[in-house]
Amino acid sequence: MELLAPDTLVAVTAALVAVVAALVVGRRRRGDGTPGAAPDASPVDAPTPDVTAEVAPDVAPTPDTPTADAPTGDVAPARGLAGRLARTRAVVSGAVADLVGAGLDDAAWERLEEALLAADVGVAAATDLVAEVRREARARGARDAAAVRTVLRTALVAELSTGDRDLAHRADGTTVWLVTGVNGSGKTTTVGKLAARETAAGRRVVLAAADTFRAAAADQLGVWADRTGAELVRGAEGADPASVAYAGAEAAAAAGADLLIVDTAGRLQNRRELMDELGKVARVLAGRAGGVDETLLVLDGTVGQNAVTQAEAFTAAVGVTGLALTKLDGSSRGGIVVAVQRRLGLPVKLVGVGEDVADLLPFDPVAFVDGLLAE
Ligand SMILES: Nc1nc2c(ncn2[C@@H]2O[C@H](COP(=O)(O)OP(=O)(O)O)[C@@H](O)[C@H]2O)c(=O)[nH]1
Ligand SMILES: [Mg+2]
Repeated sequence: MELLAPDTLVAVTAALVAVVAALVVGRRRRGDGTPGAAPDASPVDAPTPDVTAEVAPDVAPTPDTPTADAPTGDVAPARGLAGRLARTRAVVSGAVADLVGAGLDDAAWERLEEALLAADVGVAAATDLVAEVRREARARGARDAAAVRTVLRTALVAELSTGDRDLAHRADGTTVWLVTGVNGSGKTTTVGKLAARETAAGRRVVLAAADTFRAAAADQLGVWADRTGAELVRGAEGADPASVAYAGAEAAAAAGADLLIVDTAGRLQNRRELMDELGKVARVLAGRAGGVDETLLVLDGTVGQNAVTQAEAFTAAVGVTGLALTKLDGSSRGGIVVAVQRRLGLPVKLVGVGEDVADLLPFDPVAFVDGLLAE
């Protein structure tokens, strides 16, 4: 590829994304907003041991907890990953067909690059991928759609196959996972799905509802606790999230739990406060639970490049170890998987492809790429 100055790249991206966004059909859901630079951490405040958290095993569902018993949605599970990725697939796979139809001329390759940008793989990856696929296709004399698809498949899989995707489990004692992300990104749902998976694997799980901003947030987690047989630890509305994390660690130790999952709030109204709060939760878990084994950042797969900006703020505040990309079922921008891994150097460990309990999948590059390129 030709080297362009960063400014030029930014301008080109902005222009392309604007054009493409206007063309791409797809529902776009926006998150809370986009944080910029990272805040600095505040000093450690040890939480008081007499926390307000209580174990509440019997929480009734509330009207504003749509997650709990939401149906699978309009995509039948039988259609598999390709069905769930239909929106992004329409963008990427359609472009491959057009490419061949147009006789693989320059304009056609440009349209493939635009399609990859529309799917939000990011400028650098789109440029590199098209250059590589073009080179390979020429070298192999690939002329039909199937051959070009194969070349693109190989390039995409290679691009995505980096990093360790396994979620950490301690050999003894309680494993601790901290789940972060902006409001609405799918944290609580992801925690619930993880609880289902882990309890099904025979593990004893405690869920700590450290989003204390609204009581409904803890109720929502309570529904998942009920469904999965996990124990719920919650605090009073407005309680210090770190105190709930602390109580969660105590409850997990008392129960001899295998896993403690801490759900958090993600309000961005005051980014600095949020990041300070998360830092404090992490420090409390370091003190009371021997550390955090996995800090997952949940990103809404429908917000496109905003997810990268959000991730940069979170990774600066807490040591994120892996990403969970949600709502890929409703997104035409599933290529964001490529962009976030490239930009952040962090592995995507999980993908959310629906609201149902089974709709959280370990991220598998081959299955994902096949889903994207299926005809
Ligand atoms: N379609 C779809 N919806 C999801 C997915 N993950 C979460 N959601 C929905 O996104 C909304 C916000 O999720 P929630 O877990 O409450 O987000 P939180 O604010 O980050 O805790 C809820 O309506 C969820 O059902 C997913 O993978 N696919
Ligand atoms: Mg939540």
